Amino acid sequence: MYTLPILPYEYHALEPYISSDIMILHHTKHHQTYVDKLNAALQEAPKAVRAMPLNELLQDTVRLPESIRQAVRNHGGGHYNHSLFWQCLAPADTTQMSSELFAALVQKYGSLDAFKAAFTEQALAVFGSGWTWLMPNLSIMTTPNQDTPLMQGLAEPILGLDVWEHAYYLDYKSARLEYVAAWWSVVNWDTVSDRYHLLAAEVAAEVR
Ligand code: MN3
Repeated sequence: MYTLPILPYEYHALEPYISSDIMILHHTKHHQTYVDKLNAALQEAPKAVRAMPLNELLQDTVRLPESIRQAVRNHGGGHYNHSLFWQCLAPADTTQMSSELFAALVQKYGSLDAFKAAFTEQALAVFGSGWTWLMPNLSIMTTPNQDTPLMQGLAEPILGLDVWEHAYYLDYKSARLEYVAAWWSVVNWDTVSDRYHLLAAEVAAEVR
């Protein structure tokens, strides 16, 4: 049984960038629904499938019984993506990017601002609902719906941005650019840096 993760901060902690109204709705309604529907789908699954950790479950969904495959993609992906999303947020000005991650981003994109501009551009280019990701190799990618890079056989992302309208409509109406610009203020750079150090090392070890 999957359960809704407890947030490591209060619902109002990200204001004024993300309101407590959005956080409460997004966490207790949207994310809870993904958890509930994932659990419901897995009730019909063979025991071996139910025993899989979430990241394995999502890695190769074509192995899953067809009757639950789409539900696992939608709701398992939704649970995974949102769990990561919450971890990648923190109250403004409370976290710091590691010097190694900063140097690597500057090397790849020319400057931190250029990286943020490239990420923002991809976030704006997502048609309809989806996600924008920073990968351990510092490439930027997007996925539609609740798809996650794991489903394409790729690594776990180090940073994810939810660009579904439910993530920002209450605060920003349809102005996704304003939402993304505000979101940069509440990115948890401690977590993103930790994930970069852990996952970039894992990816390098696999390539070797
Ligand atoms: Mn969402």
